[in-house]
Amino acid sequence: MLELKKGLDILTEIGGVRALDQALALFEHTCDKETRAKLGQIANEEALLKIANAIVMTEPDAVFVNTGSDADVQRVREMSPEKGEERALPMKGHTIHFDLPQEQARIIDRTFYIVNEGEETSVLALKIPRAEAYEYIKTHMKGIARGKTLLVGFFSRGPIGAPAAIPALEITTSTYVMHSADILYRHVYARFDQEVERSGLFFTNVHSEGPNRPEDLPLARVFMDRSWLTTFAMFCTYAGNTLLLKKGNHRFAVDLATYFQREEKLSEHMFITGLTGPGGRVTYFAGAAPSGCGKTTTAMVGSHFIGDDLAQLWIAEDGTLRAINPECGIFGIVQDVSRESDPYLMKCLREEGTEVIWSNVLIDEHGVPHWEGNGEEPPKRGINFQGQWWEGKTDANGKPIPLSHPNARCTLHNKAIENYDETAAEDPQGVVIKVITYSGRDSDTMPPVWVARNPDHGVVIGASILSAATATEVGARGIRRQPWANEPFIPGPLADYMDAQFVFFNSPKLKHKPLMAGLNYFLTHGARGGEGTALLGEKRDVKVWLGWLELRAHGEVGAIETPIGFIPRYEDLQPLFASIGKEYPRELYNKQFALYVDNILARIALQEEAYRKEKNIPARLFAIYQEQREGLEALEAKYGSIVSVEQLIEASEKKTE
Ligand code: SPV
Ligand code: MN
Repeated sequence: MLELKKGLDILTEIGGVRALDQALALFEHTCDKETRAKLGQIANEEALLKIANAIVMTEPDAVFVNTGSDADVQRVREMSPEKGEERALPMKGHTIHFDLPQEQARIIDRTFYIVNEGEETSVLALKIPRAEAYEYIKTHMKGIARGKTLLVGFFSRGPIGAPAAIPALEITTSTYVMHSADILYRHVYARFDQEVERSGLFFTNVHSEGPNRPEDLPLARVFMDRSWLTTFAMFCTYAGNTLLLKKGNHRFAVDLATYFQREEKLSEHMFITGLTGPGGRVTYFAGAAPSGCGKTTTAMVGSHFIGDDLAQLWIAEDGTLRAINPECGIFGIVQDVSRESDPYLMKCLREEGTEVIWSNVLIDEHGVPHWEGNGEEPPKRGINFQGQWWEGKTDANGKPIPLSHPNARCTLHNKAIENYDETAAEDPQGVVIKVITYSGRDSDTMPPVWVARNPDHGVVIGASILSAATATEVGARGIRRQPWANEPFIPGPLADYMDAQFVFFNSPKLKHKPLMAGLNYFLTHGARGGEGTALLGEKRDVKVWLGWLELRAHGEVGAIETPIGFIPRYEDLQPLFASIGKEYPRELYNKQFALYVDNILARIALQEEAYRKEKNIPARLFAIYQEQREGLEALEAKYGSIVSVEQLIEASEKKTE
């Protein structure tokens, strides 16, 4: 069980500032008058002490407080090109930032949870004892900001005042990190004290890129102190490692939900988006997908986009499931973003009027960004994450260097995106979630969409996500289990998190249960009796799967019951395909929705085996797997290992007779 404020508070221990008068005296000689005046507006003593200790530890030449005022935000924008962390591009408001070639993604091999003795963490995460972390931080962060300005921002992870919003401090020497925070998060400087009072806590993030040289990268670390809700990051710049308001604080939010807000809240790696259904009604979805598996694209399919990465969920007084986006912008992968697949995003990226920080794309000789899979004519040369680039350039091993890194990204405010539902996104009451989706990258097993028959089965869909490794983690390879697509961000044992999921979705307080569904866009022809690895579906089909779920959530379409859950009937899908201008041959439907029982059974066996190795996994998970296995085996005994939709219908009719 996690305990807060346990063990030595590393930041305070290194800084040594323990009283307010000490902090104020320190501000007196380390901050100019304007900065002191800004800090003077903050009454929360704990926050002032954190800032003071960060100053003592990092020893900056100057301190800049970013209040979120137009002038402060503008100053941060200007500092970045001055310092060289970003370069202005010809398109107004666009800049490019490059991370070091070896740091193009989250450095999972150097990311650690700081733990107290006897504390358990996820078996898949790295941990470091508190005393060792203390030594490391003291050795490497002491004086790390010399010659630099330390930037301090006060942010809210969510619309201010929302029950699930949490305030956070971002303290960094990186102008790129602060500029990104300005775009991705809401400032809460003016209401920081009240918000800490309301939420009962705040997160603290301290980062410095140091000299930002490749030779320092082995020393780079991301440390997350679960007990003191404080992150430390050093010698790195990639936002997933440094802008710890994002995944660092998401991890803390997962802990809080799991250990202190059971049956009240969840903190998920999910998009939030609304889809317009019949009569103009808007139905909101929250959907989990592992990094690099099309989460942003799915979110953008909605008519009322809210967020593409994170969701804070809670059960409201009226028994509905609510969600807010802790962020207000996207840090999205650009690979394969094209006019055809992502028209709204493309407009922001290719037409003037949006502030965009590009990272790790190719910049051509005209200062125009390019990336793989954008559907445009690629340039022959330019500058990318590896330096000068030309068509056919290879690395030291003779491997072609891609035009842009697969994890190259764009950072922009959601306001710029045409389908952004700003009113709903900023509502502290959140949006009512009627559908939860779970998706991975699965080429041969699960159908494009299926709906859990009850909350337990829904939780098991989340527990069973699987995906191929993506470019979002340095060095990741192979097929990975991706429970809830949140696994990399679950600090404690998976069993605790799973238990919290069962409790939450079965809670009698959750009077309006959401539909819980699996999605899979990655079935290939080869896996369904054809040839090759080409996909059976297209990106634009996502609208159909979501559209069907929308109707199902309102009880307006029937479905075929199978051991894994409910699947759509052909006659309900066909008009949805027609509405996106596509024919939907019955033959394709038959391929997509026939159950390949052996594959599913093998999948269940794989998941079970892995979960049996972990301690304290709720028995309910195994009971659901068992129930599904029995159903599948009965089908197989009767129809063989490939069960057609017709046979599924026959079997389900038999059952109800
Ligand atoms: C992800 O990889 O899931 C992201 C980007 O959303 S990062 O900030 O690196 O986590
Ligand atoms: Mn993510």
